[in-house]
Order: sequence, then structure tokens, then C-alpha cells
Amino acid sequence: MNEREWELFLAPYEQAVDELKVKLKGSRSEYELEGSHSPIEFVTGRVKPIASILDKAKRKNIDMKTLCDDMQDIAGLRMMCQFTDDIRVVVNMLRKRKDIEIVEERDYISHKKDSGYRSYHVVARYPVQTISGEKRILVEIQIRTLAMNFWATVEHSLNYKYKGNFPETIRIRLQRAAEAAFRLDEEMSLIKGEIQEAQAIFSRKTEDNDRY
Ligand code: 0O2
Repeated sequence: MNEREWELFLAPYEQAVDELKVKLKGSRSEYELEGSHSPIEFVTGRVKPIASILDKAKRKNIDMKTLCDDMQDIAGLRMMCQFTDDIRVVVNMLRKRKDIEIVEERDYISHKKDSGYRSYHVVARYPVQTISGEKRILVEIQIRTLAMNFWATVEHSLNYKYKGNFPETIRIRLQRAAEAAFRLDEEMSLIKGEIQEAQAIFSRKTEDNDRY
């Protein structure tokens, strides 16, 4: 594909990411307006860079003709949660949405990857309205805690540096760090009530200050 063809191919993916970011951030605002704990801390999204698409296609032997069906994460959203329990709430919320059709779920929390990676992946079809009609494209939504996200972000950067071939010491340290992140989530879950109470007081105080 030349530059123009890539631009055309990726346009609906850009649109899907932009639209879903607005919608999912909107859900967070709804919780805030209700004054209840938001299971969504923040939402990010990206369209996979062309170089990464080509790289992954080569690595996984994906034909460019079937790219839109065989590569599920060209459009990617991430939903970060404060607590592990929030992930289930977010997934249930996604299951109830009428604007996406879930085609697959991958639970890398109950079944962590060998690397130590933990996250919950939801693959869904999302209809994008284009001038030539509706395009139902695949989006991958990764749901994880802040601690899981910290680990994955750091590991991803190191992966880029070492191209997947980590020296043994780093591989082991990363696995240990993943377990430490998991334990951090467990510890935080044990004082979830306390934290939420404090956050509610803090946000009321901030609102009062904002009035002046
Ligand atoms: P990006 O966009 O740079 O993050 P595969 O790619 O073979 O692992 P597959 O079938 O595409 O697997 O699906 P999977 O594993 O459900 O989702 C792949 C995406 O999950 C990756 O995208 C990462 O975002 C994330 N991921 C999966 N395993 C790991 C891991 O061990 N460490 C980190 N940091 N992230 C992981 P990409 O393709 O790597 O691209």
C-alpha cells in the first residue's frame, strides 16, 4: 500500500478510536456526576502505527488482504481502573453496550502471560459510518489496573529495546515486578473502602473550593 492507500485504510480506525474515546470517557463522567466510585480511572486510545502493523503482520504471517479481519488491534482502546474488581464492572458495562458487538474476550488476569503480563482484552466490532456506508471494524479494548498498566508500559519499552530477547536477569526481574504489581493490587483491594471514602471527601472538598 502506498501512503494514500494507508491513509484511506486507517481512516475508519481513527474514527472508531476517536468516537469510542469520547463515549467511554463519557461513562466515567456519568459515574462522577452520580457521585459514585468510577470503575474507570482513565481512557486512552491509539491507531497502531503502520510500521507496527507491518511488523506484526510479518511476525504472525498475516496476509495484507485479510488484515482487517486477522489483526484485531489496529484500533486499540485502554481503560484503566483503580482496583482489580473494577475490571469486572467495566467488562460487564461493555457487554451491555448496544454500539459494540463483542466477538472475543481474553482473560490475561486469571491466565497471565509467561512474560508476567496481566490485562483483560475485549475484541469487538464497532460500526463506523463513512461516506460509502457502514464499516464494521474490529477494535481491541484492554482493561487493566493502574499497576498492571505501569508494568505493561515499562515492559513494552524494554521489549522495544531488546526486541523480545530479554537478558535472563531482566526477564526474571520483570516477572518479579509483575508479581509485585499484582500484590500491590491485592493490598489496595483490601483497603478499597477506606480509599473510596477518602476520595469522596477529597472530591467534595475540591468542588467546594472550585465554587469560590
Ligand atoms: P502494541 O500496539 O505496541 O501494544 P500477540 O501480539 O501475539 O501477543 P495477539 O493475538 O495480537 O497476540 O493478541 P493479544 O496478546 O491479546 O494482544 C496483543 C496486545 O496485547 C499487544 O499488542 C500488547 O498491547 C498487549 N500485550 C500482550 N502481551 C503483552 C506482554 O507480554 N507485554 C506487554 N507490555 N503487552 C502485551 P502489540 O501487538 O504488542 O502492540
